[in-house]
Amino acid sequence: MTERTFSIIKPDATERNLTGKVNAVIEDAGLRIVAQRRIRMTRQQAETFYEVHKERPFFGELVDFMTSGPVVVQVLEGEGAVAKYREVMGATNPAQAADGTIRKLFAKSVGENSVHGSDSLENAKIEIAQFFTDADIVG
Ligand code: RTP
Ligand code: MG
Repeated sequence: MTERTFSIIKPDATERNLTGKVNAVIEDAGLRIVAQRRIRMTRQQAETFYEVHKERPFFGELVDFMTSGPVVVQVLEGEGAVAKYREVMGATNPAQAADGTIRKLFAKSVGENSVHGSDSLENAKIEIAQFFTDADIVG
């Protein structure tokens, strides 16, 4: 089934000018970038986005990191896009990520791990709606 998932290229990757290299891995995997915008996340946006993690010990650090520099928010489209992008990203901890994955190639640490991808179709819809309207997405 053709799906859409939500992606963020995180500040550690934009800082090292890796946007194009990350996008090349995404496109080589057969995913289509159907919306994309470079933004500076506000604390409010980051706190809302990571609400599910608010009781976790790393929440403060995570919000600090996600607001520390520009990010690129994206909508990716393709066959089974949610699961496919999770596979392309690799494990949360780059030390455990498979060869060829974005996190293996580029991530600095478990916190500064270069990309976000939705973990379910339901969350993808919620996350896309936090940053894009239907008119922004051109499939
Ligand atoms: P994401 O939501 O960013 O796509 O990453 P994920 O599903 O692979 O990982 P998740 O468990 O949802 O954690 C969200 C983000 O929080 C940061 N984190 N830091 N210091 C830590 O132990 C720790 N654990 C997670 C990472 O940036 C992770 O991507
Ligand atoms: Mg997650």
